[in-house]
Amino acid sequence: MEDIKKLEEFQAKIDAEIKIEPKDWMPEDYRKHLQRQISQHAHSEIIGMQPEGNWLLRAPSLRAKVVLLAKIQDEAGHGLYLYSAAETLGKSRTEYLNELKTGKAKYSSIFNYPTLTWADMGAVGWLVDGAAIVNQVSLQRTSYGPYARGMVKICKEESFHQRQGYEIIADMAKGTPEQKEMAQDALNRFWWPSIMMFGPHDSDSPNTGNAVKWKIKRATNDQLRQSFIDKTVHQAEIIGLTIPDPDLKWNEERGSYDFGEMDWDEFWSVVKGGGPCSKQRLKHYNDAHNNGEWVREAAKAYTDKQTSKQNVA
Ligand code: BYC
Repeated sequence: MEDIKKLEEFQAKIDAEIKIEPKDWMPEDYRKHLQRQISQHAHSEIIGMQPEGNWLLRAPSLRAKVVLLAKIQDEAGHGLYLYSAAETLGKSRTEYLNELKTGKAKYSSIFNYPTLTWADMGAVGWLVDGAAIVNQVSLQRTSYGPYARGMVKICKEESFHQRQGYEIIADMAKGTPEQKEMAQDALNRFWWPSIMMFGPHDSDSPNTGNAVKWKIKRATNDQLRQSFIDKTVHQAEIIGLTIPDPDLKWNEERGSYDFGEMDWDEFWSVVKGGGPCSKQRLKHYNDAHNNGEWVREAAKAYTDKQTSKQNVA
């Protein structure tokens, strides 16, 4: 009986747009849902550094390198805010990281694709960060306080990331014919994986029902995907590139673009670890973690020393 009353009070708070805070009572399913989503989001930021890190030493100018470096550092910061938010749900960072290391945890499908040319840095910033903003702006109003607050700073930085990418792709699109071809090729390869980032259609999304009821998601996968497509088509037109979808067509009645069907077999295969770079990404993460063992040991030895000094004093 107690729980039914608590559940009603909890839902009433959600309906009244009152944020849920770490020490508030929450249903176990709400807690688990958030542990899953926020940690997957954190893992995506961390693994997301790899496809961009691939181009750091080959950026075509000092300016391009500095800007790319700043962006990658931001992603690390986003991962840290998100792990901190996830930890407030009563599960330790070590547990979350173990799930990533062992391949048990998911992270965004998009980061399992290779970045083959410099134009891909443009496509990633423009499309991947562009998609991330659309999703994350809506998450600023998510019902869990620490997650919503973390999103505010993340969104500001994502906006810089999107512009960084658009600048690269726009410059290449107005460059030599070869550069324009590289820009178009990057768009061709990243378009479909980017719109699949929003997840399966609402009808195939098992988590959307609870997410909407609990206001974790403020818009569904299909609504966000549509909003991203409607924003992005015009940006492609401005720089003279073509979205690789023959079914893309303005629908006057809906005030939105109609678009073609995504390859869901490819999506699920990538989500299940069968993406072109899935094994490489996980191995690289594990290698970096293992190579950093000495830093963790040194930090612990330092802390132990400080603590024993304080105990003596
Ligand atoms: N990739 O019921 P659904 C960034 C999984 S960071 C992999 O619709 P949900 C950036 C889903 O987890 C981008 N898996 O799930 C960083 C679920 O499996 P489980 C990351 C996916 O949670 C660095 C199953 O499919 N953004 O942009 O309601 C540099 C069924 O799906 C994907 C976030 O994480 C996918 N794309 O909706 C640049 C934002 N899609 O867990 C950029 C926060 C679905 O039941 N997350 N799955 O085993 C969300 O908004 C939601 O979790 C999602 C999925 C929209 C992603």
